[in-house]
Amino acid sequence: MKIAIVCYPTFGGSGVVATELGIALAERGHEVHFITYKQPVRLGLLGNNIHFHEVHVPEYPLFHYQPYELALSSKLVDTIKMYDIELLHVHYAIPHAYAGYMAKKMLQEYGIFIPMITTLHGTDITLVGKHPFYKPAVTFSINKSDVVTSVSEALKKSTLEIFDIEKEIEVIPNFVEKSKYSTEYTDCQRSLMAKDNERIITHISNFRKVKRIPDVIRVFDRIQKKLPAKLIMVGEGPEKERAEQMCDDLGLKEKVLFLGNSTEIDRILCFSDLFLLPSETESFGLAALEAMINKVAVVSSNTGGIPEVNIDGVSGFLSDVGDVNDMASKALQILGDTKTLEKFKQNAYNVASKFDIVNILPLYEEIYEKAYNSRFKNTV
Ligand code: GMT
Repeated sequence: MKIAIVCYPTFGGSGVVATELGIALAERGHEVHFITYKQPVRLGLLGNNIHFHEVHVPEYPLFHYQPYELALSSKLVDTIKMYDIELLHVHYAIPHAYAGYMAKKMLQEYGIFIPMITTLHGTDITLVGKHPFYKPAVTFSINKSDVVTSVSEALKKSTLEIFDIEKEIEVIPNFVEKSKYSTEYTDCQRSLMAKDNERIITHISNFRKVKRIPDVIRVFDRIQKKLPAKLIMVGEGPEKERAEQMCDDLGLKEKVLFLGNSTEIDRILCFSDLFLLPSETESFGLAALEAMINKVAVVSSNTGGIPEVNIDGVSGFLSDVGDVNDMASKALQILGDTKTLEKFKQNAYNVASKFDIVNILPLYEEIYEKAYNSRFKNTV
């Protein structure tokens, strides 16, 4: 099948999922076209089956805001016509589902009927999408999608609560590629990061408020008072400066490393013992799943879809949002002795294995097939 994928090309989870899905679809023989404003960070080599089309937004002095949706929908129309693309899959409702629907309508003028799948990822619903300035457009474009998927049961529930949705929402969880982890990074080069007796704790995110970065540092502060430990902070974002300042204030400078954005996430997770994810809200928590497939135990908040990924008492522990004392004491329970740590690490891997792409990809292929076969039905 010839598939167009629209996503954010940055380090965020929705872009990662869209990119990894596109790569896997291309490996299965589909022809995949990424359409976005920059080549997605995890997209390596392009090839016969995998293409990238850049959306340009020309500047014009009259525009206070550049009309990205307009440029995107025009690019979609041109690319879909040029490559005879059969299906459009947009990741993150804002503004992709809206632009996708416009493209779909324009294409009908040329007698082209293309089904659109919209995958809801989280903040497009729980934070940004529900803002009254966006809500009518988000509701409209979800309802006008041919198929809507959400990455967790919790996100499906929130979507139905927040918006007036007439469409069925299918839950297709995020995934990891298990086969990658048995072959790569057998030598973790742990000694580069910490002494033998130190536990390594990691946090990876885009350092937005929703990630509760100060909680990560507060939890780590409590842990390092009880046992030797290092904290590795990976990512960039608005809360990073404050986090660095907080580490200075708490006298943690020598024990916390800020690595910035990285394309070597698996290399970092390979030598990590524990992953912290204290988010305010999290529709799924892909970062936790990626940690788990790298045999890293997780201590997280119990919000949104996280409990569907991090199984309490098995792959790690869950705490209420903001309860840093509970998180620290649960982290210490895991890190306290090597036997317990190894048990949690192995459990984390076992739980994450259930999200192997080989189980998830066919679910997408199934809905693609269904949407394609009913493409003439939704012409309004
Ligand atoms: O919150 C982020 O880190 C980025 C955001 C995104 O859209 O890129 O992540 C959302 O989608 C991810 C992939 O489906 C989920 O794993 C994240 O939980 C979700 N973030 C939130 O709900 C806050």
